[in-house]
Amino acid sequence: MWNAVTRAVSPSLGRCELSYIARTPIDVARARAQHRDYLRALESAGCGVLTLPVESELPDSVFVEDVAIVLDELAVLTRPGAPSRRPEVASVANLLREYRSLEAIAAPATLDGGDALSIGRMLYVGQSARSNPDGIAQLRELLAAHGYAVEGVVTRGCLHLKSAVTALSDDCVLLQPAWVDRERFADFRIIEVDPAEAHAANVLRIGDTLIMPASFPRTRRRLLDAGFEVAVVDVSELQKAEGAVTCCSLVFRSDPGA
Ligand code: CIR
Repeated sequence: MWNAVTRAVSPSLGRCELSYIARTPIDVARARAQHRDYLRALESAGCGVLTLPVESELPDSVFVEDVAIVLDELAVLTRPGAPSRRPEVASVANLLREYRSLEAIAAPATLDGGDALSIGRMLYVGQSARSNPDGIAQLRELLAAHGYAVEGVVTRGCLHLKSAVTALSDDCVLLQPAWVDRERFADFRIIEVDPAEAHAANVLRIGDTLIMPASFPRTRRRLLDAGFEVAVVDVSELQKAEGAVTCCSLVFRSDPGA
């Protein structure tokens, strides 16, 4: 029912882009092992996992989420805000064209997939350091024809919109109030991250399954108490590269017409 595009961890992960966290040494072998566990969690959630070849010279290439937005009707290739990440797009495009028709964000616009939060027919898109107003406008234009609305949302103090808020279901979001205005999500039931776990808002939703990092037990408790089932994966080495669980896959329906 689901496919997940992924890419193995690059040996150069230690040279990744960093914006809001300090650089600390990354154990690439451990990152690889954690990534393999993540792939197993995707399989357990019902995904057919598609794995792209490793890119030795592209440090952030494991974070495939940022280079495309995949919807039932089409996929939009992004133009990542960090120039070092733009060479990641072509290989993902070559795989995605087997599953979706492709559109693309064009220069000078920039857009990172991590800024695109899709809930139903609505896409909330972070106005972040990575995604500029032109990128959001181009996405709005491309998706209007397919019945999607696109709304920009200001973020502060975090890399992407999905660092600050993700969907737990079609009517409930998990949110970090320091990084995004609660009021923008007033139509949803809002669960806030535990104050001791600043980075906990990034949860991967695959149908009714939720996956989150093992390092946020207090926030996970909040989700369990609210009736959600949540699997955990240890992604501590990927977190040192400012990544988490949504960023390591592009999940899409394998049967979009069904
Ligand atoms: C970057 O700064 O682009 C990477 N080091 C981390 C990207 C994480 N992507 C995501 O959460 N969507």
